[in-house]
Amino acid sequence: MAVKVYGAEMSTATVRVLMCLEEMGAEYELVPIDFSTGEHKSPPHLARNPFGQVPAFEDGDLMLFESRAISRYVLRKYKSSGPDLLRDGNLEESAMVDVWLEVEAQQYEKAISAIYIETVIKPVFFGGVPDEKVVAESVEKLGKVLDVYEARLSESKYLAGDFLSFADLSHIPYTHHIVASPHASLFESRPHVKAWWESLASRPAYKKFEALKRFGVCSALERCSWNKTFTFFPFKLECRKTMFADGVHKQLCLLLLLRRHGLR
Ligand code: GS8
Repeated sequence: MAVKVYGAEMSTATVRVLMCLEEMGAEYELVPIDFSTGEHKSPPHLARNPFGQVPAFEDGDLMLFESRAISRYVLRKYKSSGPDLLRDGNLEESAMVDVWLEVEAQQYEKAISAIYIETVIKPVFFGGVPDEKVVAESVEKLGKVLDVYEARLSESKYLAGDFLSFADLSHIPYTHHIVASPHASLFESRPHVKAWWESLASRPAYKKFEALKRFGVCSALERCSWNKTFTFFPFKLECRKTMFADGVHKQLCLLLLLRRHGLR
């Protein structure tokens, strides 16, 4: 029986899990959670994820939440059918994977998600003006993080060593969006970071995902122009029809994302 991922393709945390399933060639079912009806806060979903968030994961009787924990489970479960991305059999290498996964979660995501929300989500979807102070602070913060990455990646091909690991893959969901944005220079100006991203973006799992336009927000953004702004309220339905023809729930998911970041 195929495992189930409850989530949404516009959710970076859901995409993290889906990328791992794709890497391992696993059979899975993505069960869409409808934010527009509050399904993520409904008793059945709270039973899957007590924080009322996506993703949640089901494998028979086993229910999991938290995208990085789910991903590790997936990588262990399908170990024999894909690359060894956790290095469980090697104490030192697996420790390095843990180190860089923590860096991704604690340093990288904090800086990059704020840039994404301010410069992409807010103006494109809400007709808002980015808070330049937050952008400048976050760009500086991400730049400093990427300086550490540049130094690290001048010593080894990937973050945890000369082997691809989950620590690298875990960067894909947010980086995918920012390398296609006006802040791409943060990556392009650092040759080792640039080469590292190019290597990740050339993975068949990523290419398949990208070709199928499965990065939800990105596929919505492709239908917008960078300079065009949209008023989200009170035209919810129009936005849904024009921008989210392939998934109404994505709009509400964005709203919640903004709330989480204190923007609305
Ligand atoms: C974060 C999940 C999360 O923020 C993880 O799984 O890695 N640490 C968790 N999910 C968002 C969607 S964006 O990926 C979500 O479900 N937000 C709705 C809410 O917070 O109510």
